[in-house]
Amino acid sequence: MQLYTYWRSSAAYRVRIALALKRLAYESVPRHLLRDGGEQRRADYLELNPQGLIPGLEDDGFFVGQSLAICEYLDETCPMPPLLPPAARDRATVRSMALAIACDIHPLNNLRVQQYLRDELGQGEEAVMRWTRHWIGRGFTALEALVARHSMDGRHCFGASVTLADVCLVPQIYNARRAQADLSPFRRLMAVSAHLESLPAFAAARPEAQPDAE
Ligand SMILES: N[C@@H](CCC(=O)N[C@@H](CS)C(=O)NCC(=O)O)C(=O)O
Repeated sequence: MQLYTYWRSSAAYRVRIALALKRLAYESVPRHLLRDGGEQRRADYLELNPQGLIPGLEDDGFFVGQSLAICEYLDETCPMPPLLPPAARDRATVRSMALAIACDIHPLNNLRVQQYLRDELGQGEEAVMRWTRHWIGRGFTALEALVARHSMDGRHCFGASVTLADVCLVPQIYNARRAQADLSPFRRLMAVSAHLESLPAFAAARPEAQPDAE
């Protein structure tokens, strides 16, 4: 398998965690998001992924984009350890937490959105950072309440084992730290993240451990 990745991409970070949890070997194919206008927008990559976004996974001639679709593909083709719990209602809850990050926080802070704010709407660095921190704060406030409701041990977003929600949380915390967001109101999220970051699979997937890290 080949993973199109960028060390700082938090969406790719999710997939790297899932691959590491499942102990799946893969080749990293880095696409630098800033070099030459963004290697994710090069014609050869657009042919694979017309969205021009990282990550993308290639598995024996099959290509799929979108980190959560990739994680669920890996979960279905390599079920152990599972990223989703067995009961339908629990699966729905875990997905709702993962999507709260992947659909409602991350896209608002994505590179192309920040570039549009700067380049097209003329916003300065401080305004872009305010925007980023605002949406992280709104999203994490809701997530903190969801974790209070659904974590059984204070070390996982849901129940007492790693799920897709955890796979999304740690990379979003990484983004929040990069944006210097105030994380002090999110005691539960920080406790969950501290535990997860101590696990070998999460450590192997972290940006600084990637071959293309700068
Ligand atoms: N919903 C997508 C988001 C992918 C995404 O936005 N990736 C970012 C990196 S984290 C990217 O490729 N940005 C490039 C750009 O904005 O041009 C997913 O979960 O895979």
